[in-house]
Amino acid sequence: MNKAIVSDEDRLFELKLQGFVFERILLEEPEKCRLTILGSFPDSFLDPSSQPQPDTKTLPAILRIEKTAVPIDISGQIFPGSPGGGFLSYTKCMEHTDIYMWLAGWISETSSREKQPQGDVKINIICPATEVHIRKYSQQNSIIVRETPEIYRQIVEPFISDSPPERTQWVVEILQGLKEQSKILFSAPEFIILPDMKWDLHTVSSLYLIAIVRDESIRSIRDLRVKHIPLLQSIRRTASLIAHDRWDIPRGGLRMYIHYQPSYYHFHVHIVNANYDAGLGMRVGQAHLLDDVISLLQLDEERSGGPEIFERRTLTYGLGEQHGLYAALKAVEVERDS
Ligand code: M7G
Repeated sequence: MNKAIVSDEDRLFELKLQGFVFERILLEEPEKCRLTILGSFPDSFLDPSSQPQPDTKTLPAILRIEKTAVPIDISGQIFPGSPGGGFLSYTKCMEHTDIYMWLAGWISETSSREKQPQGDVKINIICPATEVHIRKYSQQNSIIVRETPEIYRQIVEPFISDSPPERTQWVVEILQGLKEQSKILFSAPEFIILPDMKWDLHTVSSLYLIAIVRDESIRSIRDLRVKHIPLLQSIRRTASLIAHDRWDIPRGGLRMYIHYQPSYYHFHVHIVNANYDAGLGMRVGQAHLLDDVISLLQLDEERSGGPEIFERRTLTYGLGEQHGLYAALKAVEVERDS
């Protein structure tokens, strides 16, 4: 192990990781070489200066570990109790927002930090993880639900309005200039573009950016109106320019989409290398191409008066049984069939 190149800061994160106590595997995705595990950290995890006390409290934590470039079987290498001490030789914190932190990790002595700056694995940490996070990352079955405008008004809209503001604290911190500022690629009064935390910042074939709109009144695709067409077109144009200028990605080289249901009800657009298979987040129903959304709004442009397209549309999507909307929407589906 080449300890000589480990800085104090990196050592700190190595130590922090060693404090992790494994509880159980939430999700195993061998085809993606990704593993999501649940455990806990001592509460000193959040405060680097404090020493762990014997009666220290623990905080629930989720670790999502995935390979970056090298083909490795991570599930075979992780052993309970010491994801930091066991299979990683060193780690480096790439960024952290309120409860989210992501690190690059190097496994072996043969791969060096200079040769592979993105690490052998990428580790996303959520600490303290809420019940919503634990449920989101748990293995689960899904059903397909048809959300009519009426169901939206009666069930989904109240659910969105009730979702606690802490859920999108990370967005507020970025928009207020408190976090991830050195990574911002574009900033305008309407929106910003920066790397998504899923991206390792190096591998262009898996390029993953996110455009976050500043207007917090747009919570999801349901709130989009004809007046937002210029905003969406501007995101599309700017993302293409950035990807071309910075990474030489040609015209047509990006897949841009919006999730419904999203995890975070503050409007954002996913911007991903067109050749990258971003897994379940691209599944039909949940991912709506930005181009299709713009086109639908444009078709609506000529109508005068009355509710707009996303107020009139039925949206059909898969919903996991751990989702907060599952029980209510499943009951509606059962009723509809009977
Ligand atoms: P989503 O469609 O609401 O949910 O997308 P999903 O996570 O189920 O796809 C939110 C997007 O924001 C995801 O692609 C996340 O990886 C990304 N993201 C989440 N957080 C907490 C952060 C963060 O703190 N920083 C950055 N840069 N991206 C984040």
